[in-house]
Parts: sequence; C-alpha cells; structure tokens
Amino acid sequence: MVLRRPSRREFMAGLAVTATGLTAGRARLVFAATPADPLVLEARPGATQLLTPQEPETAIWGYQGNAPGPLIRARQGGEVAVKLVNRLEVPTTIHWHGIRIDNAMDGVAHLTQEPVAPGESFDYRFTVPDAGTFWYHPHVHGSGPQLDRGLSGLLIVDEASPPDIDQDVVLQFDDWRIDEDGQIDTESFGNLHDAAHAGRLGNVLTVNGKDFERVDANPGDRLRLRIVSTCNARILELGFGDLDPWIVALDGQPVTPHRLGEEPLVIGPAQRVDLIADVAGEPGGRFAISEVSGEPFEAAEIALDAAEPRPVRNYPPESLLPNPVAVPDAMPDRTIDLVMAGGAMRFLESADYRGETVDGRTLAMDHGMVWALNGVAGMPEESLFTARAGEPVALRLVNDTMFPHAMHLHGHHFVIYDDANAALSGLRDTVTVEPRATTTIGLVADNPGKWMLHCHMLEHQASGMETWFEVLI
Ligand SMILES: [Cu+2]
Repeated sequence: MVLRRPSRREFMAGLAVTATGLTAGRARLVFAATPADPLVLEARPGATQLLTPQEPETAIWGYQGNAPGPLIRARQGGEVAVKLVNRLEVPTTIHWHGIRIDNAMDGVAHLTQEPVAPGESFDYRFTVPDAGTFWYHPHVHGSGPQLDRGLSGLLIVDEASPPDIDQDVVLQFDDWRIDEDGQIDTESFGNLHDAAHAGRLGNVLTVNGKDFERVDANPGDRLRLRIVSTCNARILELGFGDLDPWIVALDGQPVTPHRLGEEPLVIGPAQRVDLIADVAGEPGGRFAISEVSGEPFEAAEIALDAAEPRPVRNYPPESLLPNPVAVPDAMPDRTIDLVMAGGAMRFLESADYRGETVDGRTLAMDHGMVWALNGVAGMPEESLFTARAGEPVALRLVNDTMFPHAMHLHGHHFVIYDDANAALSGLRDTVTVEPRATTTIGLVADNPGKWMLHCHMLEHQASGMETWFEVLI
C-alpha cells in the first residue's frame, strides 16, 4: 500500500505527489481535565477535512467527533479526570498509552474493565507520574477499526521545569485507508490478508488530522517537536532536511540529547519521539518534514515568518529531567521468552486457541487467527508470567516471523539491551522487533495488576499477537 499526501485527484490519477497549497494551522483546543473540571470525551461519529480543501469531508469516528481528539494537558504528578461517553454503536474503552497508570484505569476491555456499552459512560481518573508525550485510544478486542476511523488523541504531561524552548509543537502522524470517494475504506476492516502481512496500511498520511501541517516560527526559534505515530501498522520514516534536530525523549522518557543526523527518523506504530530543533534561517525560509519510506513527499513544514531573526542558541539542549521510573540495575536473571510465530510465508501449523490445539487452517478460516505468541493464538487464559512487586524481569522478544512487530507493554516502561546485555540509553513502552531478530528488554515489574503485552500493529494483535502478565501487590 503506497503512502501519499492526501489529494484525491493525485490518488485517482496515480501521479507523483508534489507540494501543493499550504493549509493554515487550525487552533488546537487544549483541556486540563482535572478532577475539579473533568473533561467529557464523547466517542461519536463526525466528519473532518482529512483531504485537501477541494475534496469532500471524510466521515470518521472521533472523540468529540474530531480526529485527532482533544489535546489533554496535565502537570507531572497531577490527576487527570475524563468521563468517556460512548455515542458509538459498538462497545469501547480508553487506554492511556504509556502512562504508568493505576491498573483499573488502563482501559483494557475484559482485563482491567468491562467494555463501555453504547450509551454508557466510564469515569477515568488517574495520576500521571511521568512527564512526556503520551496518547489515548480505544482498547477493546478488535479495536483496530475504531482507531482507523479516527479515535485517538494526545495526552501531554508537562515537566515541572520545562526545557528552554520558544514553541511546543505537536505533530501527530496517522495513515488512513481512503477509497475513491474520499471516505474510509471500511470494506477492508478485518481483511485476513492484511492481518497476515504488515497489517492494515493506509494510503494517505495526515499530520494533526490535516492533509498538510504548517508550523509558523520566528527565525532563530528553538522548537520542541512532539512526533507521534498513531498509525495502526505502518512504520514511518521521517526526513527533516536541514533541520538536524536533537532527539530528547523516546515514548515520553528522556534520553541524552543527541543529533538525529542524516538518517530518517524511524517511528513505529504508537511510538513517540520528542525533538528539539533550532530553526536558523532568514525570514521566509522553510524546513520541510517529509515521509521518505517510499517515494518521498512533504507532510509538514516549519515556515519562518517575517520577524527579525533572533540569535540562534549555539549550544545543545539540556537533558530533560528523568522520570521516576525504576530500572533494573543489570540484566535481570529471570528471563522470559516470548516467541512470535506465524503470518504470511511462515503460516502456523497449529496453535493453542482458547485452551484447545487447533490446526493453522482452521485457526485462520474459522477464527481469524494467523499469529501466535509462545504457541498461543489470542489472549491466553494463563499469564505469560507473574512477578513479585518490584521484581526485575527480562523478556526475550524472539521474532520468528517475516514481519516487524511493534511490541507494547502496558503499565511499565522498559530498557532495551544490546548484544553485550548493556542497557541502551532511554526507556520505551513500545519497541519494534525486526523480522527474525531478537530484542531483549528489561523492566522492574512494580505496577500491580494485570497488564497486556501485545503487538501494536493492531491487525496482528487482533489475529493472535496478544498476551498478559501479572504483577502481584
Ligand atoms: Cu505485529
């Protein structure tokens, strides 16, 4: 599935995509969502201008009927209060991706709460221990279509002492599968071919729900760019041209600032990368942000306005203050293997499904299951492991398939070990494991409750790649 900027004319003509008219930035509503003033989030149908202004609006599902939903902002250590009201025709929940949250608020249907039925509501109230860039989305079985229709939004937790910047910019990237009428291709929901390959890839890319995002800046500004991928399955590669930003945080957790360099920024589904960049240049100049995994095209730009240039800071950004996340002192002795199997070119011969051994053909044809974790397709009855509170645990994520998988762990952040079992800089909540590769991660299991571990290529999750673990009190 080739990705492009949204323009139906180009789509139908199959032409190469070039930069067209610029779209003025849309004001973003920001909500504090505190217990004193809870935010009511209505999941409901809506319509939005995903494509160029010359194209029709696209019918979506969104929080408040918008895609993305409201940007929620909170202070580190503060409380967030949201009432989810389900105005859809299907059950839903909200998962607060990357928040080390109270288990009862994690939003996983049938594991941490009952799904919220149409017409019903659910009150989410939780503290946010970590500053950083997070997001929210439904988490019911087969929630992929709900995200694909537009249900997602960002949750930003501000540092007590924020970094020295002039502008805090959000860039939420999402790919959509749009048909010839400019509408979401709903017929391909549940497509087993997609599920057995790279997942349901979109054919148009939006930034902040728009065909093209323009960020206005003063020459010399220092910007924080919060890059978020809410793609269901696509791994994006973003080029920043001459901008040469520093990477300062991954999945909300600070890393030692380092230059991105010449390589594109690779960001898997659900991941976030915080950048800091100085926009040196003359008034009227611009920096393009492009998607370069295929034929490169521009998705956003930073446009320098006519203001007098201010002096560019000639020093690197300071490290963000670390969040209070416990990490293992060394590679934990207790290591649990998680072997991913199945998918196209490696189809399952058989797997356990709901307690019975089922052959691969029946799994696929009768149950829509084409992947397995440790020989189990879909949610196992037994947990992958149970940990004592505070126990360090290593997980060897063994990808014995022909596709990458973006593995997401709930309720915790983890370190990634290199081949010498040394922890890489930074913590993540989602890691892309390359085909036929093994990635070892480590965590301190210190958040009590039942937590999911699953592929965030949501069609992979729905067709087998999900499990759970338990942390005892
Ligand atoms: Cu996957």
